Amino acid sequence: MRSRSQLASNEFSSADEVQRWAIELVLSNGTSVSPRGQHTMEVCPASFTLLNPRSRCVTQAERKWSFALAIGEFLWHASASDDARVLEYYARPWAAFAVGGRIRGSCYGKSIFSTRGESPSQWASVLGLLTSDPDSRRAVLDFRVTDSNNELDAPDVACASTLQFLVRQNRLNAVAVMRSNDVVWGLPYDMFVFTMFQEMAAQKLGLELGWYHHHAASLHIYDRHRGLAQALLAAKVPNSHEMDVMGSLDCLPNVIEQERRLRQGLAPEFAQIPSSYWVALVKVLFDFGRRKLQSS
Ligand code: 5HM
Repeated sequence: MRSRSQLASNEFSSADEVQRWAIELVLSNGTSVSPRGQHTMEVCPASFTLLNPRSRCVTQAERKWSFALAIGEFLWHASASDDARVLEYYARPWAAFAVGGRIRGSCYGKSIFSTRGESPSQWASVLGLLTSDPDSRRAVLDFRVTDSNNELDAPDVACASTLQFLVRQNRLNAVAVMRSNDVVWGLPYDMFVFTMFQEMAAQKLGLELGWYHHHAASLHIYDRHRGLAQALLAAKVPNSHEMDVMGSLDCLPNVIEQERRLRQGLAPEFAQIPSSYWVALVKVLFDFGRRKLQSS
């Protein structure tokens, strides 16, 4: 049986349903604001719960959501990288957010998986805390811990602030808090990566996955995405796609290595990964690399 959050409203079963709700909400109730000179329609604040965090992929064909970009971004975070070239390989617009080839604000994996001096990583501390005190309310990953000192005029300032884990009824629930969230480009990829972090933590703690709750202080749609947003609303919501249970995290270092090989144009070493789950994700990247080569 699926766990319920204690919020009765805005609960969804899949990322496709979330996307539709968010578009409808902003297009029907949004007000007009233009931060940094770019006009958006905005609802502030907005929150929803995804009851099944494995239904994290937007499958609506019209959206052209890129599974490869989602996996590439996830592995970039999992490797604690801030190297912008890796993200640019999957999506060129990332180049505009880099300073000296580095992503200084939105390097969420670097914030939580890196050790700082003698201190353990936030990830290790939070999982250690939940192991010793499963009921804790202190298991908060802080994405604003970066080398950039959160300079407010930087091209990129972390949009996600925190991800909190709460163990309740033997399930691992998660609450993401974002200061700013773009419904079309940001939300589907943010939901993907944060629920992947949630599932990683659930596996490490030996718990079932619970719900994923997402709060955005500003949920918005840019004018340039309005046509696409309207087309998505007009289209049918597809049957949701649920990813398999995550394969063993022991494979992750090797999966990260295979991703690096693919970007360098080397053949993937599937035999090195003893997990059909991770092999399937590497295959998505392999196909992406081949298509990219053909189109260049
Ligand atoms: O002015 P501001 O820093 O909020 O602009 C960043 C834009 O990128 C916003 O539209 C924000 O919602 C979007 N964004 C997102 O939705 C950016 C990142 C990168 O951290 C993200 N999700 N993860």
